[in-house]
Amino acid sequence: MARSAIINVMVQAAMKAGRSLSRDFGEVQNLQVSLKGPGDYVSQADRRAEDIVFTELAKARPGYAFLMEERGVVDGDDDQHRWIVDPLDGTTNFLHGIPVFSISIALERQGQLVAGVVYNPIMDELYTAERGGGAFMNDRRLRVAARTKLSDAVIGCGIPHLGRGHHGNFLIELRNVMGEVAGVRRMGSAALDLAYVAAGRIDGYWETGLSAWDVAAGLLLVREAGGFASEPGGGQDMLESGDVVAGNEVIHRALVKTLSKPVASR
Ligand code: 2AM
Ligand code: CA
Ligand code: CA
Ligand code: CA
Repeated sequence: MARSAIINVMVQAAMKAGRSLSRDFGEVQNLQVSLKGPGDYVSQADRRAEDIVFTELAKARPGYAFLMEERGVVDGDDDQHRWIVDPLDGTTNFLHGIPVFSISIALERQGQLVAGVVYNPIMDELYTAERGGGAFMNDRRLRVAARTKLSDAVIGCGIPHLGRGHHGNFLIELRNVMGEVAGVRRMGSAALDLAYVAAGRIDGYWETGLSAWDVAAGLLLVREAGGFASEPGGGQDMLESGDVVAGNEVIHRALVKTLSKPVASR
């Protein structure tokens, strides 16, 4: 399957940043780490990877705007296109030596997600999607899982962390979901969670309080793999709210319903 020019640009940037992350992961104890807020760490690895992605994308498509986790907003002359980038999704895992993290790069055209790449450099798993063109892992076509019963489903989630304790509904949501599903997982990289939904490894996923760069590429992967994603209330403003529920059509609908039950079912 031949990749389009734009996906090639994104893949090159992601793989180059991935090599930098892999090197830094091998010497994680030597990295300078600073705190952005309570429980919110950033390291030299995040910044180096972001510099690489920024340089590669700006070189290939001069003028496109950026939204990046560490740099924030970078305006461009081109008001049609915007890159949305998380250079290291799963910093907490990375700094603890847990090899579950990713680079996430998405492209918006006129406010619409048109391309997404998520790369786990440790597993060498490269997820790509283009609007209308399907989703792939290492060039193998992806399809969300076919399971339709919550009782058969493994569901991923995010757990609110230090500095985000106000997501007080999480424990209620978790109790509701736990009571109905085969298993719950917490991986620690939202971009990979969504990629795993696209790949059918997990049947569904929910997390709240995320940022646009955590979810932009992953949402396109899910959609292009035949899945559904929305906010818990059903809205489609996931990039703005950072609240996401995803799965195949049936699991997505069941998960939305289960999450909103006021009291655990048992
Ligand atoms: P990050 O590693 O890029 O910061 C994990 O559930 C998701 O929450 C990841 O996408 C992670 O992205 C994000 N996140 C943001 N702030 C976090 C924090 N302080 N601790 C853990 N995860 C955080
Ligand atoms: Ca971060
Ligand atoms: Ca992130
Ligand atoms: Ca990050």
